[in-house]
Formats: sequence, C-alpha cells, structure tokens
Amino acid sequence: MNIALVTGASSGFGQAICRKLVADGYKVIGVARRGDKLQKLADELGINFTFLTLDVTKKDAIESILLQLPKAFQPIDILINNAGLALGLEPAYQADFNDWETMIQTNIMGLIHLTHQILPSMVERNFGYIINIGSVAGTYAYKGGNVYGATKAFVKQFSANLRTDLLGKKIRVTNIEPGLCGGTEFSNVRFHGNNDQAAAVYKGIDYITPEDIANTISWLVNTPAHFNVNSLEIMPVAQAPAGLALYKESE
Ligand code: NDP
Ligand code: 8X3
Repeated sequence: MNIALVTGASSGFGQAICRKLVADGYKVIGVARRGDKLQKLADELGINFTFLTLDVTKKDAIESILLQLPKAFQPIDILINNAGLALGLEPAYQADFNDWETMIQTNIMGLIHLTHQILPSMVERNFGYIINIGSVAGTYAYKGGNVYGATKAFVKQFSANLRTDLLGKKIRVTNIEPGLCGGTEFSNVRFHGNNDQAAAVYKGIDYITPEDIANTISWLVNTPAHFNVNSLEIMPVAQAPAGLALYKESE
C-alpha cells in the first residue's frame, strides 16, 4: 500500500490524516474545494503530497480530474472517504431543506462517487483499502441529528455491504465512527459560521482530536493484509450513549 487519496483534506480530520500518512511514508492525494488551503498543505508536506481541487458532489468532474493525476500518484491503493458535514441542529420540523440536500449530496453521493470511480481499479489489482468516516450519529439518535445521522447510517451500511461484495478479494473496508471531536471546522460549518455557538459545543470537554483519528488510520493501514476491522466506534471518555428519552404529560 503506497498511495492514498483523502477527501476533505483542507481541514480537520482530513488534514491530520494527510500529515500522518505522509510522515509514515505514503504518497497522498488531498481532495477538497478550497484550493488555497490545499496549496498551503502542499507547501508544508512536499513532494509526497499532491492535491485535487474538487467538489465531491460533482460526479462528472471527478472522473476527468482523477485522470489528470500525475503518474507517481497512481494507482490509488487507499481511499479515505472523509469529506462530509452536518448542517443545522434544528428538529426535523424546523430544518432547512437545502441543508438536508447538501448533507445527502456530500455525505452520501460524494462518498459513493469516489468509491464507484476508484474501486474497480482496486478490484483489477486485487489490492486496496477503503476507509469511510461515518459517525456515532449513524448509530445513536440525538435531537437535531435527523438527516445528518441518517447519512452516516448510510455510510455504515454501505461499508458493511461493500465488505460483502468484496468477499474473496484482497480489499479491506473499515467504517470509523467517531464521537465528539474538536479542533476541526465541523461545528463552525454546522452552525453556519456562528463561531461562538460552535465553541460552546466543546467547552469543558476533553474531546477527541483530529490527530487521534489520523493515528487510528495509521494503525489500520499497517495491520496485516488478512485482518479487517469492519467498524470502529470511538468516543472521548467524556461522551457515552445515554439511553432512551421519555416525555411525560404533566400529572
Ligand atoms: P471539517 O469541517 O473540519 O472538515 C470537513 C472537510 O470536508 C473539509 O476539508 C471540507 O473541505 C470537506 N468538504 C466538505 N464538503 C465538500 C465537498 N462538497 N467536496 C469536497 N470536500 C468537501 O470537519 P471534520 O474534519 O470534523 O469532519 C470530517 C468528517 O468526519 C466528516 O465526514 C464528518 O461528518 C465526520 N465526523 C466528524 C466528527 C466531529 O466531531 N468533528 C465526529 C464524527 C464524524 P472544503 O470546504 O475545502 O471543500
Ligand atoms: C459528529 C459527531 O455527535 O456531533 O458526527 O454527531 S456528532
């Protein structure tokens, strides 16, 4: 395994994953929409990093842009489907439908676009690893999680179904399901740029860091080829599933 493509490389988990994999000796392709951030990362990481300025929701652009990859960055051995976002935390009956559409387009459609494009070459070579970034929100319901959690439930089941389709082939699939992680733009995006609201999410919490996720991925890709971690749920110690909710009419 030599060459990794990481979506969502301009920030948060993706940026930390690129740094760690380059430090580990991989060649890494970073993908995101903000080319200026990717250029800065390229300046930092040097010749073993290249980038594609790409919106993962734009299916038609993906095929042609992947063909433009320098030879030294082909074929892709490891696909890390990390680009994603939550928008809003309102209950479903107050949510903005455009936010729902953007989450579905990015977290589901973006992820399957990249997978559909890159998986056949892994199958041809009988070699590869796909790591999807799901979320605890794909397993546990929480207030305002509505469509975001549902997109991550898709990622969880799609990962499991990929494993099934790939049975008998030397291609591994893992769904990482992180809980609350700070040091990223996740909540700034969720709250549409309200940075005070975003900061309040992490106040007083010893949260997971992007480096924790990057270290986990570094471990995963170095496990033996016969070994598949199907899913990995990771929470900060300060977070736990808190059970079912009840609403009582006043007596
Ligand atoms: P960030 O907001 O810091 O990073 C998200 C990344 O996704 C950015 O690089 C952004 O780049 C990229 N991205 C968003 N939309 C697109 C698009 N249409 N095309 C290409 N790239 C896109 O968040 P995190 O690092 O925290 O999140 C990374 C992943 O981890 C997401 O899938 C998120 O759902 C998941 N996650 C996060 C948790 C957390 O607590 N932080 C916990 C569990 C899961 P750009 O804007 O430049 O395109
Ligand atoms: C991000 C974690 O708990 O904010 O997926 O949904 S959470």
